Amino acid sequence: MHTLPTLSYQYDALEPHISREIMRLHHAEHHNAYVSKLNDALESVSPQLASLPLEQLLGRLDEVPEVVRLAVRNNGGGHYNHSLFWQVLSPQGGGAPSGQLQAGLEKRYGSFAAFKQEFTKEAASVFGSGWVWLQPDLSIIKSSNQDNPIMNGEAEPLMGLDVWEHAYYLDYKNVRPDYISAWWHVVDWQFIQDRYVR
Ligand code: MN3
Repeated sequence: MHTLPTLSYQYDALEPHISREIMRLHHAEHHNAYVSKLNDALESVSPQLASLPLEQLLGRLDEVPEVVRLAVRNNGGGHYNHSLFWQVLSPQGGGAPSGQLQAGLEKRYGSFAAFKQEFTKEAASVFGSGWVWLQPDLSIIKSSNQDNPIMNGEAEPLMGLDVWEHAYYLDYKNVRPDYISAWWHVVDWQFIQDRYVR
């Protein structure tokens, strides 16, 4: 049984960058629906699959019976992606990374500002619904729908940005770049650094 994770902050804690109403809908409705649909799909075919850790399940989608494979991909991806997304955010976020992550980003992109610009450009250019990811090798990957790098045999991402309209429409209407600019103010670099050096 997969379960909806509890947030380590209140729904209104990320205001004014992300509103209480978006956080509530996004967590209690959207994410919750991914979890229950994932459980329904897995329990209908296999208790073994239902007991696999999520990241293992998403790396072995070819072993999931075809009748539920798309449901597991979409809802399992939705569960994994949002579980990471909440942890990437913090009311004390913003600023810039330090230590090894700072050094790594500067080496690869020239500066933190240049990295931010590149990640922002990639996030703005996701067509339709999807995500943009920062990988442990500090590459940036885009994916559609609720797909993520694990499904393609890649490493678990350090961080991900949800660019589905449900993540920002109530606050920013159709202006995704405004949402992305605001999002940088609540990124928890300490959490991401800890994933980078672990
Ligand atoms: Mn979402």
